Amino acid sequence: MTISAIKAQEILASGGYPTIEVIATLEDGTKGRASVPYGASAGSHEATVLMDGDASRWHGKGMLQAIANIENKIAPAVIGMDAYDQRSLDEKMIALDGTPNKANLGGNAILAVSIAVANAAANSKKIELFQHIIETYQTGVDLNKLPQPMVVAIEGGKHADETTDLQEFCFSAVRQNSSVTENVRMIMETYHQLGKVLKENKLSTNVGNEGAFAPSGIPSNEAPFNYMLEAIKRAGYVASSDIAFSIDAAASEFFTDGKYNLKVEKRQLNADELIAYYETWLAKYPIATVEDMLHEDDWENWTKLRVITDKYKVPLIGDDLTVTNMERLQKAIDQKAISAILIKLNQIGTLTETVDCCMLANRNGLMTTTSHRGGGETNDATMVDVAVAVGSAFIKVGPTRGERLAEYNRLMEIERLVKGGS
Ligand code: 2PG
Ligand code: MG
Repeated sequence: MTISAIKAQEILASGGYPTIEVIATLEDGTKGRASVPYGASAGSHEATVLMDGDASRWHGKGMLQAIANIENKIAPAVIGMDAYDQRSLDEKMIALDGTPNKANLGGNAILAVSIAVANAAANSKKIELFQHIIETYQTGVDLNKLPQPMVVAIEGGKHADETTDLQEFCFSAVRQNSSVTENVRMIMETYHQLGKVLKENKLSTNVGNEGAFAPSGIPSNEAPFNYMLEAIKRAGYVASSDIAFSIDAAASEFFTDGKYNLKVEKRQLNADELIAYYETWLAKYPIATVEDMLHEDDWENWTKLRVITDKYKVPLIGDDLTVTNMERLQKAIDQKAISAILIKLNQIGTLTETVDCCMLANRNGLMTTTSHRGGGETNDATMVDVAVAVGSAFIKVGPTRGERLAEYNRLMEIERLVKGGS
């Protein structure tokens, strides 16, 4: 089933700046559409998001150059290729780019084509995208176990102003063998209770980039745990057996001059002091996962932290550390720096490399969590199909705003499809 046309255009992403949308057409006339997100606290080892840099348009954040690369360089090279052979398509684009971080054509340009073609291929086979991914890569996933919601509840760091130094405090569904749809309800009910708890504590319930509460003036980085515990209780659920906390420090963002600078607490800590602080939380609160608790190149201290998180049996997730990149993942496995990995398609820039990275994690017993992006997200929910196809334990997505809800709604739709409902 050959690719017959590739069209690209600028569309708006959640931050109010452009991103790329691609429509791929196959020889039977079937179309597939995709749009790509980008991060606010992006890791420095991620694939390049190629922006125009022309200050007279979108403050330099236009994507016309990436679009020209799609139409003038990628399209001529991939038209006529077999859309069902996703691996060859992605390898062709990687070779055409020729750089390790897709700086030439743009990771955004390459990924948009990669997932538009995957969507077109699934449409032409008249199967769901997750089924197409399972078939294409033989992932061997057990569809009885779908990814569970990890819902950002309080956000700070680069995603909001004047709030916690840590970027995300999430509610994660940890009930065994439970329905995704029921767990989404459980967590959203709890989220609404959290709004009341924040108000009672004279904190604002305005939301940040990812649609989660972003209370400015919060007293410490630890305070969210207590508000969230209270919300779980009021919602009638049990902390630790129903809902546990997932935190993403995004620590590269508060690492300056060799120190971790906790502005909210007016303290600058070295890695050992920060790890000791984290350990008090691990001992005190029901924590399901922790992510990017240290700087993206602080390898040695990640290995130290992993000893502690193992002691508490809490998965330590690499995100900016590993950037969905098999080489960095392999290094992290070799150095025992992590015990789980966050997956974002646009960190690496093709569907094939994303799935390969997940399979490497699976083979090594590392849990995967597939994630939305903070900077510019779209209504494209491809990442949910990927999460299902590779057997991710969680999807991490914010609780409100259309581009986030598209992802939970797709997850619940997949649950109905898998259970034979609709
Ligand atoms: C993260 C993400 C998503 P961003 O760090 O995990 O929550 O943020 O997309 O801004 O990198
Ligand atoms: Mg992160």
